[in-house]
Amino acid sequence: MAVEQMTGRIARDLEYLKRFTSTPGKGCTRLPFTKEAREAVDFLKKLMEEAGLEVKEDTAGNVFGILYGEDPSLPCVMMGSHYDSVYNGGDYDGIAGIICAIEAARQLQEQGIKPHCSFVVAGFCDEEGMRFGNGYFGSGAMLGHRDLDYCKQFKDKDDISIYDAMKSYGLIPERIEEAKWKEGSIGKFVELHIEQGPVLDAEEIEIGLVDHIVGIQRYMITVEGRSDHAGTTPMDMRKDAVEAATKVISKIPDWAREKADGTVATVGLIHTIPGGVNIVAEKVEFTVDIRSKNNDNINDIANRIRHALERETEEIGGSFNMETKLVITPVELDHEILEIMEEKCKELHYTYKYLPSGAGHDSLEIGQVLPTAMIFVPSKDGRSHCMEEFTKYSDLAKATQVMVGLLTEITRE
Ligand code: HGY
Ligand code: MN
Ligand code: MN
Repeated sequence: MAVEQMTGRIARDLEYLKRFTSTPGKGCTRLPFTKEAREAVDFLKKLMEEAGLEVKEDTAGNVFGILYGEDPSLPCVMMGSHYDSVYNGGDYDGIAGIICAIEAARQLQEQGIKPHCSFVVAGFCDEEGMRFGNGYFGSGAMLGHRDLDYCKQFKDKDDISIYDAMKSYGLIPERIEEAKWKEGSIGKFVELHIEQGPVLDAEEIEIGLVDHIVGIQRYMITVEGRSDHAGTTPMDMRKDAVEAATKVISKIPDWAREKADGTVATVGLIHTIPGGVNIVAEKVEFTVDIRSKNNDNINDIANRIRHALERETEEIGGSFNMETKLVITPVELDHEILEIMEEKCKELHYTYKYLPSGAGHDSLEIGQVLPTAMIFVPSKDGRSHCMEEFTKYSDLAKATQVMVGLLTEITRE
């Protein structure tokens, strides 16, 4: 398998996919159940068909390409990632994993490797949770973790629910549970992904073998005070939602630092309502994203936020709401799969190292219930979730070679 050929096809496909964004010239914005998502899926389906795969779209918005094995009744090996993005994100996060899995399917066939079990390429519709604030919707639906109530519960910033967004995309949300794969039909899941962090690039290492993924909790918090005139309302008569919220927000980074074990916490969105220069804010909405390999740390920081909100909103005579958007525990990935990939790295003379993932990925959801592993490629300067996100196509090709070597072994067991 010529790496140059693989590099060329991966580059061709990812370059083409760059056009499917709602913010051209300002990074990739490809939210679930949008025109850009539809266009990207149609292109992925075309590539899958050309690669000789049987293509299926499920009732959740996921797309799958199936290379049937000699015995399709066996649990399949699935490889893939997500085709959605963050706002103004990069051109590799998620989508590169799907393209490399399609290239792996091409390699199997071009090298005459007939898998014993089926090999499935997966494109998940909403890993980021960018539009609805949650996450892992597509992979969760595949596992039977999403139902109709879930679709109605979460809304985007325009108050459009997942339910309504699915309908406008042409799906029937009432059929969401049909997206669940039969128990035991998926044997293993492997995801190729950009590291989105600085380690591999800084240490000039070609391959990352991911042994665990942090747990995540996400909340949408609303602090309620009272709107008042900014000039005539004395300071001791205000119910200033900004004062209460910022006293809590300002403490969160240090609560994460105190754990001193890589625990992180981020307030990514802050929104004041009504948002006028001369109005004391009635409300503040803000998000919190807490991550750690130690689940107790996440729970502790979430509890400290809750207690601080109680204290600060009582102080102003206001109130708060802490809506849970996502709770998912840390996951250990499958060492048997990782060790096979380690052997392939040695055979191919690629440098590699084991490392944890601070980013979630569909593997975090899938790894809760199935043997799962991840393979990372370097992110230039560790940048991601921004236009500067960059990964060399030749690095993606190298990782794809490792995946093909892995597939050759695990589809013949
Ligand atoms: O946020 C994350 O961890 C991932 O990029 N979705
Ligand atoms: Mn991401
Ligand atoms: Mn991702």
